[in-house]
Amino acid sequence: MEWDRIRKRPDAGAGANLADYDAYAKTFSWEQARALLDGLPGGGLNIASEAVERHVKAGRGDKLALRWIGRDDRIRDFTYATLDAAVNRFANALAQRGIAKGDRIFSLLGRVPELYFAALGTLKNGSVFSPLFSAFGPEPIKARMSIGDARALITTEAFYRRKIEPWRKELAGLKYVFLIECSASLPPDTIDLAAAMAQASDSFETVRTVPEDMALLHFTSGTTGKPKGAVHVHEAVVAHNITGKLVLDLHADDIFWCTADPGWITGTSYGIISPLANGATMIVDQAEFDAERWYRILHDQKVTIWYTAPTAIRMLMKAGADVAKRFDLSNLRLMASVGEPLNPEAVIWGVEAFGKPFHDNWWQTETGGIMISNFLAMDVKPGSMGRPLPGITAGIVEHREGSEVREMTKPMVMGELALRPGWPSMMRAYLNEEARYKKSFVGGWYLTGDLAMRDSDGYYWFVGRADDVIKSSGHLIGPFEVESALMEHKAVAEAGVIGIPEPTAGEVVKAYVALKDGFEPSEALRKELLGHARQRLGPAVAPKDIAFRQNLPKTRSGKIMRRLLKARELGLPEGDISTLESEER
Ligand code: 6R9
Repeated sequence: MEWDRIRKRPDAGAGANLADYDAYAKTFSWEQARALLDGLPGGGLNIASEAVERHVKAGRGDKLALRWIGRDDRIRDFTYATLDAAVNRFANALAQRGIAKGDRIFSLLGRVPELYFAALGTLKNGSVFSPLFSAFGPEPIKARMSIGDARALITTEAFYRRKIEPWRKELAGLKYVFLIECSASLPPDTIDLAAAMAQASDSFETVRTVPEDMALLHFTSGTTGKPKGAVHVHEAVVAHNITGKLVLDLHADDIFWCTADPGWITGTSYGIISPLANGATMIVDQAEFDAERWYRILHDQKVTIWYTAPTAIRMLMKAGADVAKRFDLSNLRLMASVGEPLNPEAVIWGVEAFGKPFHDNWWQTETGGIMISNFLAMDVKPGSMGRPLPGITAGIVEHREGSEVREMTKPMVMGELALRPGWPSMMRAYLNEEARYKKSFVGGWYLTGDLAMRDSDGYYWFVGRADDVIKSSGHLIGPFEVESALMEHKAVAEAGVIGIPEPTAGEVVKAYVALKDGFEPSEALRKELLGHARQRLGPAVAPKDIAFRQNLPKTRSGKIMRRLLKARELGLPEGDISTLESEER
């Protein structure tokens, strides 16, 4: 097999939604993509209505929409009609309490059916849905719910008692807390969601939203400052729908499994909206990764399209191709990956284990949907993210603070990956952070913060992040958020947090800590700090390792030079250190 190119599969074009990339890209328009949806009377548009209700209205109510597999293998099936009924009950439970259009509803849930009712019911009610990752600790939760001005929260009693109740009073706007998995003695000021849904009607008239109404709030991390709330509007469903067709090749008879958690944007755009908008059947597994279990699900559920992430693929590789070969996975016709660089070896391993490559694709919380992809009907270049979605103009640009942006057209020149703004799922704002939002747009480009190259065939190659943001197991982690939590400990004077390369997770979080006078480095203190961070931030965000340093390298303006910490940790060249404050080493 050629290593630099896996030729388009002979069967790939037949019946594919995108059979000929170049021809399709020439004629594509977003208007055509919009016309694939039903809309609401008078130019309205609502994500939940497109995802569920429209299939019921069109007589497809009996089609299986969601198959939920519990941790204990229990299965719960929802047809489009029964899902719609549950979504309606949820929407009514909100509306009855005066929760209205524009109100922000947060979820802190594992992958349970209620998460899907909440997401879609919130949208149907015209409210804004903001999912939080259930492995977050109290601090990331509190930060996001205050920025987002949460009015209601859906969570479990256990999460509530541990992660919310201690600080709830500080969030005056948080009026309603709906609980699942709750005991007979509910905590004060909470509502039993099951009871609320049981007494609510299962019919609900979709609140009329227009394409530019705010629908989703997804938090993402920057290098400095608080997490940023990327605002997405109902029009995003145009992109969710069309990328599902063009990239994931979704057809109504597909059984689709997106392994991402809806607490991250992939799990919402592609773990809820896109497959449902396309009328497919989606699989949700409540359990965490387990190689045998995953193969069993692919086999038993006859999954046809599988969307997963490099960390998971690398874990499967560890288990070996032989495990995959024990299962008949002949229904699987497309495997896609997103979230972090997918090693060329992993793409090729796909061919060895499954008889087909993984199709890498690229996007971000800010872009709302897939922007660059190795399309099914296209040669796959292992290690490349692929080519831009029809309708998207990408470029490699050079951008220096305070100067013009220059597009670099020569092949294989490194620069910042940039996109021409204006697609439906583009973020419309960072909530209440106009300046930060504006900074992302320069010279008619949206700057992604990623460094990349483009080859002479128009394929994009990821090089790295232009900033200090960390990607661990596919999840973005802002170093500042971790540093802030460490600084809350009485022994910590300063903290610098970086990502250290690690074969499975891609990167793991490591912190460097300078202690206050009167504190001495010790193994006991290191453990205490690790525990402190884990308790506040949760296991997904907390550092895996902490090292003590007497001084952290800083710029003359006092910023910790994380890049330099990293170069030193990895024994790499220190680069430009002209702004470095002199330091005692
Ligand atoms: C969807 C999602 C976005 C950042 C992005 C980039 C990295 C995503 C990638 C990739 C290399 C790929 N990233 N896909 N890097 N190859 N195929 O992951 O959104 O959590 O906002 O992360 O992830 O650095 O800028 P988000």
